[in-house]
Amino acid sequence: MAYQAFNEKQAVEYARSNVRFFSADSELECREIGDGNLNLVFIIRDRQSGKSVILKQALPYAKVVGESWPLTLDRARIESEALAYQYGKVPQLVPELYAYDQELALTVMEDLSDHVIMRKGLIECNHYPLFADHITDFLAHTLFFSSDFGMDQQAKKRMVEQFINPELCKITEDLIFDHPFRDADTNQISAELRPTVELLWQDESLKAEAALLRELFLTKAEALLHGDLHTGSIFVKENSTKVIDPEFAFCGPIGFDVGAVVGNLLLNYAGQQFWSRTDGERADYRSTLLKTIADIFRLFEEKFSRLWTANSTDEMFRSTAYRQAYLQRLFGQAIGFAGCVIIRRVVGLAKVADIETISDSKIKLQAQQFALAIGSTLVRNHRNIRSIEELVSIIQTTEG
Ligand code: SR1
Ligand code: MG
Repeated sequence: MAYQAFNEKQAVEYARSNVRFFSADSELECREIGDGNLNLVFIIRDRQSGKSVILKQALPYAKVVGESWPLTLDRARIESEALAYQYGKVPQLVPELYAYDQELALTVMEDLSDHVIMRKGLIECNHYPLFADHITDFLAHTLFFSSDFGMDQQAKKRMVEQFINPELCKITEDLIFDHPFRDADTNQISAELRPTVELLWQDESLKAEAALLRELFLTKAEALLHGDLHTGSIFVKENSTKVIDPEFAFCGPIGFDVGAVVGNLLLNYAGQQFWSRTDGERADYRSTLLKTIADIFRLFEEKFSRLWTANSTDEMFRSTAYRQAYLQRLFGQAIGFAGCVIIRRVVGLAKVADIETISDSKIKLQAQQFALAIGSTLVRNHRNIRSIEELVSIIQTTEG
């Protein structure tokens, strides 16, 4: 079938004949529930059996802006192939892929409606004590086994080719590593916030550190990244975590995925200026977020090292001193990327609900300024922060 953007009726008809557990006479109901920036997302349910699936279709443009921003449909292929790779490594942490249709740029996958989007859960101040363990399983396994430490290095080069994703990388290069650091048209800055942002634009040392991170993103084809690992790309429930939406996948610097998770937890940390109901709740929730961040760095390093020691076949990479130096560098890079991710969500296009939906304009401004203070501190200092304790203390003493 030639490409057409589906409406709910067309999505149902497609599901009826292409999803194995629906039959021709299934009574199907459908809703379009996509709240992201790029795609259509349909949930389709059989009224009798209660079975449901998600049908995700790429639009030929960026939904958040409109048809004036054309965007490749090949991202649906990238997403389905990245999902398949990740499912192969950590099936418990990724939705099951049922089908991919190249012509229609759509993927059919497991419905995760029994989970909630993590960003929403964090805004409601919910606790996810298993999250750090789960997400570091995802990060360590998917990243290690697609790196030159963990896979055949000739096959790795073919993987780089398979996941060449220039248009989506360009979005990140622009919206994270360029536009927020200058007065670009895509930025969205209120008049009240503008003076704070203008100070960042004048900060040459900040921009030099951001340029180093941009260079890493552009040039370091280190492992197959998820590429957009924010808390809107993660579903959670008490005992389960699922990572979705890897359409930005490409072979890039490992620290970018780790930093994206950490940066998004810190955006929520800044937003707690509003979401916590009392000072006590705010202090408790912020300390839970910091503990989660510390656990993520600690567990990621432990798990990545363990995989490395057990699986690396490259003689030169067996050196403990080299591995430690590598992981120390990676730690700093992840911190820097976290900082960039924070700055982009306050200054640039595509905001996050943790801050954007704060209804009190004075508190929203405080939260934005606090987020920018944390983000810029992390970018400025990312190459010098030596330990998790130092990182936590820097965040705790940053004032907005
Ligand atoms: C134009 S796309 C804007 C953002 O949405 C995606 O989730 C990525 O984060 C991208 O930068
Ligand atoms: Mg997405």
